[in-house]
Amino acid sequence: MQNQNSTNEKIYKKGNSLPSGLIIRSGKFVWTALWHLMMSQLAPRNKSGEYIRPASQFRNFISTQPGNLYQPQSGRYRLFVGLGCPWAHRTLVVRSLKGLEDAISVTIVSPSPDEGIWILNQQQEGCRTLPQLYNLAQPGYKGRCTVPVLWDAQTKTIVNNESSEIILMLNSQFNEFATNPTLDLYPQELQEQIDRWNEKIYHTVNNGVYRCGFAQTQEAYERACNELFACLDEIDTVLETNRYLCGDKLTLADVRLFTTLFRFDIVYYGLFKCNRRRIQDYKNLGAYLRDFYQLPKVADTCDPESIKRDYYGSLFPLNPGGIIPCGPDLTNLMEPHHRESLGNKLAL
Ligand SMILES: N[C@@H](CCC(=O)N[C@@H](CS)C(=O)NCC(=O)O)C(=O)O
Repeated sequence: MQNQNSTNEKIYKKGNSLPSGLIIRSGKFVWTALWHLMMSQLAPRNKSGEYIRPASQFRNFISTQPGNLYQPQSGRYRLFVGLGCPWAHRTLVVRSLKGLEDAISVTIVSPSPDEGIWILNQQQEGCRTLPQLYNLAQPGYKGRCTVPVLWDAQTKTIVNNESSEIILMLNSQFNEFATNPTLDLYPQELQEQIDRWNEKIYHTVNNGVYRCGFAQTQEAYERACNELFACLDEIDTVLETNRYLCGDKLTLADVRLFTTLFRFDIVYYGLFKCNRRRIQDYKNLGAYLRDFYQLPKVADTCDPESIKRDYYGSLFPLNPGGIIPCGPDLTNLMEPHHRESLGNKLAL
């Protein structure tokens, strides 16, 4: 008994003593210097420490225009996507909503935390990694090797690696092969309104969460965080009377918002410090997220475990311990949303 007590006392004393001031100061110095170095490679910034996303490099279009190299065809194109990535997720959602599963194939990629690159789950075109695929498309390619990638198996090249453009093509150029060709997510009469939402939401929400998480000064973080929540508050007000962003028709603006909202409580709230409020605590945004999630086939495109693994496991400078949180509880996603009465002109 006495022995046990003295062991406990030793452990208590050991656990109670802080590291010396010298260790704290040098640890802080080394860690901060390394953090700045890694962040400058991971997240390019401007003078005020604000994250600047590099522009996508492959910007060709698939269309039936005579003379265009990339004609719509079934079985010719392939999407490369990471399940954690919100930009790639947009393309999976539109592929599912339009019913293009048979026409456009998918290869999943997973991050290699040590190499900082995407690895193909199955080899394609003799490539094991995404940088190899980019190099096949453009030998000597030096830019970022990002997902999504829209690949053309015929010319062995990347048609496009910009999600906002890929979803436009999936929406309008493959109707011949789609099981749901009448669904138009970018109808002429709403294009101006959709573009306005896209512009605002890209800067403050889609990229806004990254501007919070990758900010390298307090001011840059606060600016991004204020803009993010101001926009979410505005959207919440609009969704009081609108089923979707542009009224009673689901559009590409909703798809682009959805993939960020889906990740919000899971990773952005904690890892990116977007913690003023959770989406599920907003009266309308929470129900809107559930409404979208419960659309046919959408839940199959969502993989919360990959999202947590990719963000917490791969963004080393933000989570050096590599611990992946257990929560949050996502059972609420299948609860009733009660938004049916706001109308629905969805051709699903
Ligand atoms: N503008 C691109 C952004 C895509 C993007 O940043 N993808 C990330 C994953 S979420 C990526 O692949 N990053 C790898 C890298 O930057 O090296 C789009 O919307 O398609």
